[in-house]
Amino acid sequence: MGTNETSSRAPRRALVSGASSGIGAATVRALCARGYEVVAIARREDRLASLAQETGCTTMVCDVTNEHDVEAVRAYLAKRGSLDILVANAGGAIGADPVGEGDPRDWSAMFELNVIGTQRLIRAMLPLLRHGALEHQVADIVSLSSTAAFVSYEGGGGYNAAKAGVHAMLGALRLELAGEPIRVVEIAPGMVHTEEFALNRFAGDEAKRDALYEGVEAPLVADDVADVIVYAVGCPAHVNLDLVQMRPVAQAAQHKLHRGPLRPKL
Ligand code: 8X3
Repeated sequence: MGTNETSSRAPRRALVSGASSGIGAATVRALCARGYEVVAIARREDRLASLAQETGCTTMVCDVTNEHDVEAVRAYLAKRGSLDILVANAGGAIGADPVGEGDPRDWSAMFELNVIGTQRLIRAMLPLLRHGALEHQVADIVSLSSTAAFVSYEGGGGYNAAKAGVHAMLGALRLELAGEPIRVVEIAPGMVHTEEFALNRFAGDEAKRDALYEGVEAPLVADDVADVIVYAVGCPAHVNLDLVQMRPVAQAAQHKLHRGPLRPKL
């Protein structure tokens, strides 16, 4: 039996972090459109307010690097029952400096956000997810890593290490949850053209952002990743997509990005 919105039971309830833009916001839209009940969390209240107006999701301001914020979300959810799906999406790259020159504060911030923020969410929500699994057969922890977790590249050291940390953590978690009906799904996207990812990486430098995507035919967009997340949580309860690596066709590998039109070699 499927676990998604087609179930005759009450809609499954999802918590999505990093919901104010990009993949997080797209995931909130996609889940709401398919009848899931969604609580969207992020730091920026104004963006959450527009998302709520557009989709009907519930929102809470939450910085996943702040223990009190995460505890407030847990308490809010606990008062209203269980949780079925956690989409731990908050993350990103800060800086693009070589290892020998990078600012350790940027590295700490990346680890706090990507690794520890994800662990903090999982730790807080796991008891609620266990109740969700009891109610709806299965619960889901979906976490966003990156193809950067698997292949290093110049200037990516801090981000490579942080996302590799997310991947390693999810592997341990999947083993620890063996025997429970809780899926641990890692989505590892390659190049996704979002409003903010590259801007954060390049400290707001729009020229560098534009150069990154220059000439790339159809990079992934946030909706592509959201579609995969929706697919993963809608799979039959016994099916776990452990790891989904996804890239635009133009990006054969981290260092093999084709700029220009894609054409068959005839
Ligand atoms: C981002 C993917 O290709 O910029 O998660 O490293 S990439």
